[in-house]
Amino acid sequence: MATRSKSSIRLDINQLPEMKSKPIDKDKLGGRRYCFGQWDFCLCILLLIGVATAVSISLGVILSLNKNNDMGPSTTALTSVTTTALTSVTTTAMTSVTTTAMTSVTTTAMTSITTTIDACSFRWNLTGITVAGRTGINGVLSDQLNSPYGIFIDLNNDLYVADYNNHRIQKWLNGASTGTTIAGLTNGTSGLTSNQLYYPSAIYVDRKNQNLYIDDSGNHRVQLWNNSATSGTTVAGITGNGGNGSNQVGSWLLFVIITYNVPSFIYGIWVDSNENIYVTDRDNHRVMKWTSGNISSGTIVVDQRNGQLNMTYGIYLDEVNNSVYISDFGTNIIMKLVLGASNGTIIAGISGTSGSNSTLMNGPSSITLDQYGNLYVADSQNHRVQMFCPNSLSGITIVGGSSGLGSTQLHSPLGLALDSNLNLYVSDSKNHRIQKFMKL
Ligand SMILES: *[C@@H]1O[C@H](CO)[C@@H](O)[C@H](O)[C@H]1NC(C)=O
Ligand SMILES: *[C@@H]1O[C@H](CO)[C@@H](O)[C@H](O)[C@H]1NC(C)=O
Ligand SMILES: *[C@@H]1O[C@H](CO)[C@@H](O)[C@H](O)[C@H]1NC(C)=O
Ligand SMILES: *[C@@H]1O[C@H](CO)[C@@H](O)[C@H](O)[C@H]1NC(C)=O
Ligand SMILES: *[C@@H]1O[C@H](CO)[C@@H](O)[C@H](O)[C@H]1NC(C)=O
Ligand SMILES: *[C@@H]1O[C@H](CO)[C@@H](O)[C@H](O)[C@H]1NC(C)=O
Ligand SMILES: *[C@@H]1O[C@H](CO)[C@@H](O)[C@H](O)[C@H]1NC(C)=O
Ligand SMILES: *[C@@H]1O[C@H](CO)[C@@H](O)[C@H](O)[C@H]1NC(C)=O
Ligand SMILES: CC(=O)N[C@H]1CO[C@H](CO)[C@@H](O)[C@@H]1O
Repeated sequence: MATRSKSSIRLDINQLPEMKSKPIDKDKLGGRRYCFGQWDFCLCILLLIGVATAVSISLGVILSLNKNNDMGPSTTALTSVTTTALTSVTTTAMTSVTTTAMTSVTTTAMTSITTTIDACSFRWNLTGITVAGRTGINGVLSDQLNSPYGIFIDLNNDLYVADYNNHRIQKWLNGASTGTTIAGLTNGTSGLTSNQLYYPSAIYVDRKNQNLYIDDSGNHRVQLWNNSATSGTTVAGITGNGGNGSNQVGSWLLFVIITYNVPSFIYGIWVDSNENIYVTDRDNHRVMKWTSGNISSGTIVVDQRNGQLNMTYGIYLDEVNNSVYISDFGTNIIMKLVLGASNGTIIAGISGTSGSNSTLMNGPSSITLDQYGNLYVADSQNHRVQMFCPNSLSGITIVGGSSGLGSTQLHSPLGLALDSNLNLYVSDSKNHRIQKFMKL
């Protein structure tokens, strides 16, 4: 036992002089040793030190507690701030969640109201903004055009122009002040090689690949220029050989050359989602369909049956409803035809009658439709754009109406297109510019 204590405490009592000099007889204490034996003395000291320490700590704690109690107001303030902050955060979060939920409900309700809005009441600012070309000045510079014909707006709202008398296709990025030649020669030279064009009249950019299809009218062919390609390939017609055969597009008609002072050509083009090509073969008074990849011959969609058509010009294909809309320049009508049917329905104009009242047109050229079924017609010789609401034979003049160079005027509009916001672009052909009319 003693051995264990010695080794565990490591204190040699014999080295403590006072304990040595004053030995205490353990027997005097009746066999019980408290603070008088050598070991017990030591433990007693330690116990006293422990008690003293405990008292000190207790005092310290009491003092410090007193100190804290002296800072009572601060503690209260902190607690109050924290509580307020938390309450405020919680409240904000809950308010925000509630607001979002309510907004989303409101939006849904408003959207469903919007779809029932009368699209027939759509109107456009009558003052046009020139977005390509210089008013009344033709030229071959990058900010100029020379008799623009067909136009196209792609999914990015970039503008493509068939720059007819410059024998090139210009692309104007949305908002740009100059255009870039993406097909044909930049310097406006015509030709029949694969990198040249000759009086390009209409264009279509397919949605899937952004490839460019061109009515290369003067060459009696349709050219495909792949996206960013430097030359094209012929996908319909025979270069330099127009005629009324099923393998041909366009022909030379002397009366058109004399009457309109232009060669006799093809004017409208549409490419469906399977890359089949539809061409309004104006001077053959017909619409042809060329199956994708098959250049050997096309099939007739509609022709000059019963004299109904004379100079087919614009085209719009409604794939969902399997129907095609065609403008006919010579008879002054718009026809709707279900694909495969032999007869179409006149949906605007009076066949064989030209005029400028609301039912009549004079030389309808390019056409388009919006998603609400409104039909838009570039009424070229009335220098205006007419809108026909679904099932209405009465047109509304939405822009133009008199011939001139002013910003509310047009001169022989031959192309039109709508962007994703239904802003209207018009190819103002004889003013050598493209006008943009903002939807109100
Ligand atoms: C139409 O456009 C012109 C020119 O940009 C502008 O001054 C005018 O305020 C517009 N009118 C409306 C009704 O938006
Ligand atoms: C137009 O550009 C083509 C190709 O760069 C060139 O061969 C031709 O000589 C140019 N024509 C004129 C009139 O500058
Ligand atoms: C043109 O593009 C189509 C589809 O994007 C592709 O199948 C064809 O090979 C391309 N032709 C050339 C000559 O690049
Ligand atoms: C096709 O053109 C030829 C002359 O090139 C003419 O004799 C023929 O009648 C025309 N066919 C039709 C259907 O117009
Ligand atoms: C090409 O199209 C024509 C007209 O539809 C058709 O008669 C001919 O069989 C087609 N050729 C091929 C190789 O598919
Ligand atoms: C087609 O229209 C032109 C120009 O208006 C006219 O001279 C010609 O006689 C018309 N042809 C037919 C067959 O109606
Ligand atoms: C197509 O129209 C013509 C002229 O209006 C008519 O004689 C003919 O019967 C019509 N054909 C059909 C299938 O409706
Ligand atoms: C427009 O003129 C034609 C031909 O005279 C007539 O049949 C039609 O009723 C007129 N339209 C309006 C709205 O006056
Ligand atoms: C213009 C037109 O006929 N539009 C119709 C096309 O098909 C859809 C779906 O059947 C109809 O809702 C449109 O009215």
